[in-house]
Amino acid sequence: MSGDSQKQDLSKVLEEAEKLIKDTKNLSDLDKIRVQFLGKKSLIMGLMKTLSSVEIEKRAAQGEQLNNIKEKINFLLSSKKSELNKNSNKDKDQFDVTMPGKASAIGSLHPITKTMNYAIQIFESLKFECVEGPEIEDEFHNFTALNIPDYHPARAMHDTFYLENSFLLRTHTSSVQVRVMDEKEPPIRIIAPGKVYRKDSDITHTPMFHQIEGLYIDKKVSFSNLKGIISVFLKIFFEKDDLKIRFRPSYFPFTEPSAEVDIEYLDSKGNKQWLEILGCGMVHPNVLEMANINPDDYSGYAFGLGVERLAMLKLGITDLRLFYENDLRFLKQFQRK
Ligand code: 2NM
Repeated sequence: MSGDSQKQDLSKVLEEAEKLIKDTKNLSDLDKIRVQFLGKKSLIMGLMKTLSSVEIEKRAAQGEQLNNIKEKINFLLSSKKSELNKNSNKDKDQFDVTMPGKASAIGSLHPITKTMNYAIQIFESLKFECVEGPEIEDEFHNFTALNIPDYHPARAMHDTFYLENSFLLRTHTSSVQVRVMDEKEPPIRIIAPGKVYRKDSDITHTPMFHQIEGLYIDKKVSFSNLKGIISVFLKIFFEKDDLKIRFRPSYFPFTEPSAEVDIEYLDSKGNKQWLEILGCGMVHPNVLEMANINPDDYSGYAFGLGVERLAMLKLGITDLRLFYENDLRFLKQFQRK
């Protein structure tokens, strides 16, 4: 190629590049133009590569021409690039209120968590303070301090998940209440909600479930105080002022006397049935003594309820296992719309 014809060709190339760059609307097209004019396979870069074989007298001039045009195109490319960038930022600042929104999926609390929170809220309104404690416990806090003797079947391997060094997974949240009784002077008015673990698993039992246990210790706390609080709680919880409740004598090592509480409900055939809903009683003097609370000065009531059972009744669920399958078709039914 002679020097003059190269000059002509190059000015046409520059002209074409100028026009294309000017008309470009976006950065990706702009990059295609860069590749077309300055990429490895472009005319300009091709000529650059052949410079070494050009006659020595013409080489300097041709080299300069090529460098000039390359610089010019580079300049045009970078000014256009900053112009496009500026515009795209301008677009980002503008908010099109007519654009359809993006719907994002909203999570929600598990029905067990909701039931637990609802029950906690009721007890808090009845002036119980909510406390939490460790799920990994020792034998003292889970058993001994609760008047559960060494030979008691609840201590046997089939009920309790034992860990190393006689640590265990708590089988009830009473262990939390033992810790509070050890640390604080009465009056004590607390609930202890949380996960508990027992080694059984069938249609009506899961190895982990949730409990709320309550404890009130003061001077002259009586069984009728206990009956009062249980009946008020259940009536609020089930939103039924005339809820029928029945206290049945029972046995727990940590309370004396002890009772189980049934509520009356209508089964699927419309027949009245009694259904066990919680256990309770007056805190055993041995339990108070072990916590250095003098049973001659103080008395207390305690109760324990299963949150899964409450949730099933409240939400009309008949199979406990549904709570832990994490099937979204089940869980979504309890999502607030
Ligand atoms: C129940 C039934 C009866 C209970 C006892 C205590 C403590 F720590 F005060 F001794 N907390 N919870 C208790 C009493 C729990 O659950 C069915």
